[in-house]
Amino acid sequence: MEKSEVKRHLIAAALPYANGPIHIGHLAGAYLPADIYARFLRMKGDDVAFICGSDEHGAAITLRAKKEGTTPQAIVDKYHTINAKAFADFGIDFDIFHRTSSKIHHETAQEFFLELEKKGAFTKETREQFYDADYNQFLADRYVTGTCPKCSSDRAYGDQCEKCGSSLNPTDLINPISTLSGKPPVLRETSHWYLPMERHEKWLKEWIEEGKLDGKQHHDPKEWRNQVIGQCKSWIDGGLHSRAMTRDLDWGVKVPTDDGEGKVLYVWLDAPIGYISATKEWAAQNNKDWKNYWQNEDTELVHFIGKDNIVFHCIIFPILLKTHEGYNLPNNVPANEFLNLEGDKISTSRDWAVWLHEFNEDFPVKQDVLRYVLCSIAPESKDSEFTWDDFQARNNSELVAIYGNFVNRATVLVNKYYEGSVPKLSENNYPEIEEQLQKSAAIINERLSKKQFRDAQNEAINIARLGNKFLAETEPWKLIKTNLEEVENILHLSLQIAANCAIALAPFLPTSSTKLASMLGIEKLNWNELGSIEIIKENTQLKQIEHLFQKIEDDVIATQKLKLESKSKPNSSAISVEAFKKDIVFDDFLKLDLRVGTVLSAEPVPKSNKLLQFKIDLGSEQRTILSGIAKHYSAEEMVGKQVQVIANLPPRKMMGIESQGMILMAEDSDGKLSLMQPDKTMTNGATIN
Ligand code: B3M
Ligand code: ZN
Repeated sequence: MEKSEVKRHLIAAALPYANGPIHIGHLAGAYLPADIYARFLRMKGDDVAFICGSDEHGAAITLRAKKEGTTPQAIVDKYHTINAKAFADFGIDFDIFHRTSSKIHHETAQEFFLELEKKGAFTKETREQFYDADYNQFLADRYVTGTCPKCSSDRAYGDQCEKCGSSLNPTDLINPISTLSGKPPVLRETSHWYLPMERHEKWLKEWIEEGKLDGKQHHDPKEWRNQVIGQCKSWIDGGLHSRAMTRDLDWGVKVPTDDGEGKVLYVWLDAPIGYISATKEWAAQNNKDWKNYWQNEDTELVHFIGKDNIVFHCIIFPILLKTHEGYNLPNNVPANEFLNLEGDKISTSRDWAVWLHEFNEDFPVKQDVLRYVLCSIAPESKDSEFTWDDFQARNNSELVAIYGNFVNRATVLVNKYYEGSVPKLSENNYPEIEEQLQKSAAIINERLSKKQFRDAQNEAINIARLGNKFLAETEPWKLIKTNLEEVENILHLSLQIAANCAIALAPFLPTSSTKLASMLGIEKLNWNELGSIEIIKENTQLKQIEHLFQKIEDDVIATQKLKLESKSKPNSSAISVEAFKKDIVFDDFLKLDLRVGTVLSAEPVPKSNKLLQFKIDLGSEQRTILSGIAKHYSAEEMVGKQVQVIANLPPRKMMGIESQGMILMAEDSDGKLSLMQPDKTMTNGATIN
């Protein structure tokens, strides 16, 4: 196989279902970090294939078609077009945005399946599955909803609970309901190809925990995110089971065997193969050999995904790749946690989302701002939150006030004093500038290589901070009266700092970097010049100066907030609030002993879909407290949170367990619950007055 001088990378971003538009949660989770990484590597001169496409199969599509009263084909055509355009408008620079409905994909997936079948990867089994007798249809995956056995959410799907992220089988659900007829399904026998994942536990464990594959070091597990390894470990330690890889559906990749009539491949079998078929298509169009990107061990394979896709990319797809033989396994899967929006989970069904195609329409020139904000708050190690106020603040006080302002000051002064011609550096009296630039360059390179995009971007903005500080300290506008030569030196260096900004920020903010490069008369930004003070040559003529960023006014933000609220609650004209209770005397209030405590552990209460049981640290003692919040919070997410507790209520027994206090919650008329948390971390046992 071809040995290459330059490092080769296959960067795959999760294939979004073509059943709806893309929102900021998808962007922050997978596409923006993938794009930043791809741009960085391309600028460095590496060989990159950045692959994505629409996932056009599975119940996600057919159910959407049913909801919109149309065909699955019409649905995928519609959303593939919308999403391809939205990504392109937003500057997500895929080498290809392919489709799993394409012929080359169907062929690739079928060949892959047959090879797996030949290698004995599957067992064929007849088992009972849910069936909707009214519709004469087996109910795969999302065709069944019910209560999650893990977190008690009553909106879990047959394949996955979106609340707690657990991966499920339809028969795991409590009180299952068919989404077709709305009735409880019946059980009926059907035969399918199963992947006996338990056969793979041993090598998977070694691969995940130690990064070893077939006895050789495959990757450094320290470079994988903790939560990714943690999720995989808990899967493996919980015991892997066999999983059906085919479905009784008529939409999807047909099972290519004589006994496969009426069956299609499970969408999570065909979709990851979509990365391979997309690479084949791209390679064919670009005169490349796709095998170099998938079957050459020198190629780095990285999957950018959200945390709900970890098991498919770190366990199931690797099993398929390894069993098939000849394919690379992922070198890293930097999955992100979730992005919340204005205090709540992003929800497609409630329209609680900022949709990319709408953002592009509302803010035709602000793609870089959204990229900047989403990268600043990237949920790399824990869930994070987007708010419109924060979007405005980061634009106004960082992009405008730091980056834009510095570039503007430097270029305006050069225009004013030298008619836009880059002055010369006759003597460098500020060696610390180059040192600092070199340092930043090293940090940015390291962070980007380690896929720590948030920190990398922050360091890139530090270069603009350095520029502002340099101008503020040297005050060329004062020196111009006394020391002309020194002003030339200062402004020369300032422009070099600006050029460094353009390079360092190019992977993150491509549009403004291109604009800045053109203002500075730089034809092509060269990543390898990052850290240098010789990027712009003296006497270069600056081009027309423009502001890189514009201030965002309050009314623009207010409009977006209103849009969000009104879309998610289309019929609520008045806010409904529970009536106030009768007045009490102040002493009644003083009788309550309210305390701050920290949740040490949390677990669901067996047989209850409402209650969680907590161990709470109240400083001088630990209490067992039960709370009816299981439908709103998972046990896992509660651990470590500080809460407000009523500490002097009489103990109360629920489901046979004694609760020694009560956790305070807010509840609105929609039944939404929220914990009342202190705004700062407080000592456990602190009183609340
Ligand atoms: N379409 C799930 C999702 O959009 C799925 C990803 C496929 S990646 C091969 O979250
Ligand atoms: Zn759940």
